[in-house]
Amino acid sequence: MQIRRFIDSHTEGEPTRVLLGDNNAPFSTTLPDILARWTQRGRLVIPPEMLALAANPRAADATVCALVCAPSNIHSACGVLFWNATGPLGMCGHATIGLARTLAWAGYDLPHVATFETRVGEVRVQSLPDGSIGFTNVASYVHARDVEVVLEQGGVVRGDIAWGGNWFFIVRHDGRGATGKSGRSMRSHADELAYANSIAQGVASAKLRGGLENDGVIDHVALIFQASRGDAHARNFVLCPNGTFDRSPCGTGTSALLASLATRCELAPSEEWRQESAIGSLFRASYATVEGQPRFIPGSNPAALHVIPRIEGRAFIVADGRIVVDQGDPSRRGGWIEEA
Ligand code: PYC
Repeated sequence: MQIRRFIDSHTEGEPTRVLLGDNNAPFSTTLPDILARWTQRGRLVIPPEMLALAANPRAADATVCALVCAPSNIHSACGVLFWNATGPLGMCGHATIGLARTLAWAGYDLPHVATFETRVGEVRVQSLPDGSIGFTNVASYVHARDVEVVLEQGGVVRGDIAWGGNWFFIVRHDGRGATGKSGRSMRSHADELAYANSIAQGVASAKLRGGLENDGVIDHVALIFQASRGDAHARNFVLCPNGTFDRSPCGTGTSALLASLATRCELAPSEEWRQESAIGSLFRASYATVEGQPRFIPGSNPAALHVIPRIEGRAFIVADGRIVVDQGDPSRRGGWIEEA
């Protein structure tokens, strides 16, 4: 596959790089065909020259690439595969918003509600009158609640394992509702990065897994703090699998949190939740219960309640360019590893 075009944007601070074919067309291959081509022994492996497009020296290290594929059915606008510098993501909320903004910038005439196919399900995207973009995510749910993780440096944290299009270990420090703890505000990015990494290590050492989706790999940690903005309910710090933190409030992380809030009766269907990010940007969010399911009944199995999150945020185009592959460049296949 020859990638030539890219358009970079950020969604509430978090970068997305959309990859397109010639003349801004989607690649002629459908998402199921790309997944089949890139799956080795049951595992999706993003080719190194593709990973390199989301990494230094070509991109900021928090970048998520979104490869736009031909739709595989008549009702969807396109397929999209997301990855960061270390590998594939399931869904990516900020990059979905970035993709919708990018396709409009590139001249696509998307329907009022456009369907994007992702490897974990379909999402529906809508441009809103105030210029922001909203999407309804894949069904999200809590796999396990109040799971204890022992930290290597000592101490134990308790969190929920929840699916929002990726698997999250959610640790609450916001002091709201059912947490039963006094809250705190976010410390420095470096402090929270070290803390989130220690939790990720604890999750890995305990061999914790989520449910069936994405083989149950819990590759994100979401720390939830008291908000610093008066118009937000909570602030988060989300550790991504590439070791960076999400500058946006994280669409899939907010989705996983909505599922958790729903099972704790802290947020009713359709009620608005405003999620502040590590850098102070904001997503507006709410959920509906999956058709036929009532709101959560205390005492019932949390994993039985599936919610459909809706997330809204803004994206801005920052670059529009062409990828150059110099055959003499040792980094063209991401071959340079930077020592920490
Ligand atoms: O917005 O879902 C998200 C996301 C996942 C990883 C980075 N951003």
